[in-house]
Amino acid sequence: MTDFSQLSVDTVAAYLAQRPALAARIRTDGPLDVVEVGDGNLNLVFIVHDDAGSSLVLKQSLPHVRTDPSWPMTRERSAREALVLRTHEAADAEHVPALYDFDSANYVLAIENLSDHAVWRGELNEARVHGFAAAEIGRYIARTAFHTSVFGLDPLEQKRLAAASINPELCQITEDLVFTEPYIEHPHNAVLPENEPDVAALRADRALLTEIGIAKYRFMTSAQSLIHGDLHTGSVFVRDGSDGVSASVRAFDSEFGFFGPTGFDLGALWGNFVIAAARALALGAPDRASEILTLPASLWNAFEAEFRSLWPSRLDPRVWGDEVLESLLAEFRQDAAVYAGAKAIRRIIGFAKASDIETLDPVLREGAARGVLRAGRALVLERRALDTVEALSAETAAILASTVTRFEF
Ligand code: SR1
Ligand code: MG
Repeated sequence: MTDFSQLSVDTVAAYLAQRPALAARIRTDGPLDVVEVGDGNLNLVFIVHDDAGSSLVLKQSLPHVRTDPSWPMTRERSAREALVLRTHEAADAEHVPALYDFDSANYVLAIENLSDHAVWRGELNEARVHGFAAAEIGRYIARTAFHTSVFGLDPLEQKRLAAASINPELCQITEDLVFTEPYIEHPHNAVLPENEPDVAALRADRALLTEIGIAKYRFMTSAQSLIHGDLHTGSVFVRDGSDGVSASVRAFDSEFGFFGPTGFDLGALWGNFVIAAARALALGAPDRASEILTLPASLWNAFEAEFRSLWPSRLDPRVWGDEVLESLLAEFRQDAAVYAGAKAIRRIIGFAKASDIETLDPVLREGAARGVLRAGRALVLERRALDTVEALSAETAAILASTVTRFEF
């Protein structure tokens, strides 16, 4: 019997042939076109086409970080991803890829092929903003948050789901990489020599460290909803609408999912919008930077509107009155801002950097990185004084504009 524990382009056809759940999805009695396209940090990804025009994606977890084989990584994350995908599909099928099959023995997910979409980070890097996607993802976060929380799920079912989706190893990666390592000396960290004073200033800021510590504690203890867990712009597929083709936005790669603070997913995207805006400014495109900095408000406003629209269906209106909703929304917004700051900062200092900044010439990168660090700090520290997303984004814009570096001729 063929070993499918680590698939290759040569074993994918035989693998598919022995998966009954996929028999109606793809033909294996003829030639298959198989391409390995994984370019993330963790997994093997194959796109498979048959000669009748059907296709799917196989995603298999490796037992180590793809880019660092000496760093072991549980393969059980595939089961977490399958559970999150299945649960989010039930809450909001419009905004996730369809899950066709999960093979727990070989850690393989078979998913809808979305190659007619593009990864949002890559699009932003190429000056294609797709601004409509922010509101779509805001609705996705609201629907999945509400329908997996105690407001939308029977309490016994909700606790069973929370128990089934516990994801300790991947949570620990986030705890280390987002909330601790950027603030200490660590071999994972690297910045340009010109940015070392910026990092030192950040680490010397006691008020910032206190807020990051509280944010880490809340990340580790606030089991509010089954969140995506790694919802940056590289985890979102976008497709514009055109003649006969509808616009589409899908959140993928939910292996970091667990029951955590709802604001974490909002903050992850928000922080990455800040990074994308810093790139646009560095490249001399202030109008595009301004457009990108409207996205945090689009994201938040759509989230808020959708969450409000779901609120009348909450399970226990006897005690969860409308005052509770207002308090929750205020908490989500505060959390989103602090997590946005933390997520922006980690992509500059720590492991797994953002291509938005890394592909800039070092002369331009210096100012962009400085701007993201300062803007991230402001999101964390000024989120109570500036209590709208628009006001915080105006502050971000001013900070980013003040740190731009240019070539000298
Ligand atoms: C070792 S995993 C590094 C990063 O990749 C993922 O996208 C997560 O953001 C994680 O922190
Ligand atoms: Mg990922």
